[in-house]
Amino acid sequence: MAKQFGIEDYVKGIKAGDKRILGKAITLIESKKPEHRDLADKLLKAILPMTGNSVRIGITGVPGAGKSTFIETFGKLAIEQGKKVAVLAVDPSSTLNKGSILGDKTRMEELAKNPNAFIRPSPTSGFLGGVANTTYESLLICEAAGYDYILIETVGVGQSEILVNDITDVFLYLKIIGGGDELQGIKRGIMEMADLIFINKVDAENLAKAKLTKTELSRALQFITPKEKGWKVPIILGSALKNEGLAEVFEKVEEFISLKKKNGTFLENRKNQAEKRFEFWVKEYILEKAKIDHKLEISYLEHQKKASELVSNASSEAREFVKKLFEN
Ligand SMILES: Nc1nc2c(ncn2[C@@H]2O[C@H](COP(=O)(O)OP(=O)(O)OP(=O)(O)O)[C@@H](O)[C@H]2O)c(=O)[nH]1
Ligand SMILES: [Mg+2]
Repeated sequence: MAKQFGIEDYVKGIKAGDKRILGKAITLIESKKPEHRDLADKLLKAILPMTGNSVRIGITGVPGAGKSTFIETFGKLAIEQGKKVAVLAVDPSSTLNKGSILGDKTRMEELAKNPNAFIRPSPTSGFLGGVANTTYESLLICEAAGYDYILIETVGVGQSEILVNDITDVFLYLKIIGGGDELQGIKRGIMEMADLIFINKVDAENLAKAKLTKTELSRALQFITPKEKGWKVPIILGSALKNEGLAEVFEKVEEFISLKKKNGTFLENRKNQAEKRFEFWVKEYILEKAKIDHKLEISYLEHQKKASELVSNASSEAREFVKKLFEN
């Protein structure tokens, strides 16, 4: 029998920048099987000293805003500056339409071929509109492998951008003129999270309109409490396809990170995020424990049913269930 692939093999491969092993490690992290979780946690423990040294960037915008195109161009730009880039593409439509994963890959074709880039296709878990609940842990693995920039793409509809905001240092909002953001009612929520706004697909013909959009956005920003003290959210006009305005985005990202490090909010923010992850995993493991025990699982489903059929309060049912869990 072949020797089992162990923690040392993963760590060695990750350290050596072996993309195949990096991919394998992320697959392990994404697995929900208890024995895999056990191994995944050992791996995360082993790589902890190698983490923390990247810039984590979340990119959001309506479908078709140009996020993947932006990542392709921005990624190449960062590589030209001597950086290594990892992309965690998160695709909410992937469970419904398998083709879109492939679509993302072809859109980042050049970047995918670059030795200094690593692109992880979207996970298919379907968790909360598609963001894998383990993106944070995948990101740590990429960091341990020496990637300087970690770009996470998400569509700005629903919950996914909140999750991405919870695991990144910089939040970039990609906007298109008349992109329907207002219709989808997502603008305000996203504006509150945005550290940088990029108006994409600007050309000579729509330049005037783009400038008007910029004015409207900056007016809207005046009514929003700044996320970072001393930071005025830049609104940059450009084109991801033609590589216009992206050098400026790159500079602004660096500037923002420097400011956060100076303010002390860079580390503070990451500590808060890790605290949230702790909470997430506590809930996850409690539920897992409940599901391993058959009697508890039945009880869980009974309480859940009472809540979902509106015959009882969700809060009372949850409390009763947790009481049983601890008596067990
Ligand atoms: N004219 C123009 N087209 C662009 C620009 N950037 C992206 N596009 C085009 O817009 C379309 C959508 O781009 P994507 O990068 O796939 O957009 P996305 O936001 O990743 O889309 P989803 O992943 O489906 O949400 C593609 O046909 C791109 O070529 C730009 O700057 N100018
Ligand atoms: Mg895309």
